[in-house]
Amino acid sequence: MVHITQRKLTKLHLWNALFVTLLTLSGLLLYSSFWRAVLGEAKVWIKWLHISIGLVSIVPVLYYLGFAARHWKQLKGKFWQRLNLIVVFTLLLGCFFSGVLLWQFQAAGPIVSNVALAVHDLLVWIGLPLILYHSLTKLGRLKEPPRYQSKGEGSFYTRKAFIRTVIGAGLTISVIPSMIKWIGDLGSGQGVQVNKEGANKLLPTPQPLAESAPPIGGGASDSFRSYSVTRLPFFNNDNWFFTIDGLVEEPITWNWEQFVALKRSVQVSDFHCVTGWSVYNNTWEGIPLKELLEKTGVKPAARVVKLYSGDGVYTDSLTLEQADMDDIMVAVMHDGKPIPNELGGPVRLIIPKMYAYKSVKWLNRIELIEENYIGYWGQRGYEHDAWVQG
Ligand SMILES: Nc1nc2c(c(=O)[nH]1)N[C@H]1C(S)=C(S)[C@@H](COP(=O)(O)O)O[C@H]1N2
Ligand SMILES: [Mo]
Repeated sequence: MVHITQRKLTKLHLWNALFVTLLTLSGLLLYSSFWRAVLGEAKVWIKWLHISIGLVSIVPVLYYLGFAARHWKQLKGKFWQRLNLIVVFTLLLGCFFSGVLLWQFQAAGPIVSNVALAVHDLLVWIGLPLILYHSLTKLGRLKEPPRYQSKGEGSFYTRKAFIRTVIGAGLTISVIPSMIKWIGDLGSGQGVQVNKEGANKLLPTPQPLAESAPPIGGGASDSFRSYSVTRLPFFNNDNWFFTIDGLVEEPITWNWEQFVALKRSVQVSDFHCVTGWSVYNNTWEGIPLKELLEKTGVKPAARVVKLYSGDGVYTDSLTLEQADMDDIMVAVMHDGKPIPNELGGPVRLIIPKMYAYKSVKWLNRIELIEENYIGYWGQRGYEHDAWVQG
């Protein structure tokens, strides 16, 4: 049997360590709402970087698999090293395959994506403390005088090392995730705090229909992860208006009092983000887009419904044909309550059959136009027609 050299293993280890470090860093940048806000546009590039490195990171793993069986035999009797191998491989392959599924979200569909995201998250939360502990102890060991590493010092050092291991692992496991959560909250806090006391300052507060309160579907399955490519916009009765203009028979602008007086209806639907999370069973109350367009009338030349967010940046569009779907709603309430500012209130769009990036938050203008228009995420590489399959 050819012995696998330490050099070969070290080299492999270094490559793997490099990829894992880059993936961890880029992944944390993508995950934390603080960095999402700071990075803005760069987030798209970091996402592609993360995916590319993730794909390349399988190379050292495959290379290792070529002599894995021999290495395994070589580790005969070394229980901890074998366990370590199993753990590392579960983490690497688990992250890789769940990552591929998240990347291919459209082919995978929402349910598979939900599972892939849960697995990806879980493995990261298990893996991160392990990586950190591993690199810290490795670095620490380098500085230790050689006598500490010599065998046969008696049980004193072994016990001490064991205790140190337990304390070190405990600390890393408890501190790191909370630290990251904290960093994340720091960022989102800036905008969300403005609105902590209530959903919106707009008066009168809309009163839910009987089907909305309590929600017909029993309420949403989960909570939303609040996303915004801008700082949160904030509205009151003086600066909130809703306009439908462009190729319409008669443009209309409503103020809040007029808008809450419009007849609303209720629907239950699911909400899917391309990053793998979903919220099922939402009870939305609002005005079907179709009915809103009937109020202004649409000129024959109009082909496309362009949607504007009150954040001044985010836009999207639907063809008039798509806009005719009954379940597209200009929503005012969620599960019987006004939509909070963080989730796009006072008024947001809901397009249940498409991915949520089409569901413009803080919707305050609809323009009917002739030419096709590609929206915010469409311009950044996502499908313009964002159908959720199934
Ligand atoms: N104005 C605006 N609308 C938006 C977004 C945004 O960043 N700005 N993000 C979209 C994306 S990608 C998703 S997943 C949902 C998130 O909705 P939520 O923040 O209420 O969970 O809003 C969509 N609409
Ligand atoms: Mo999304």
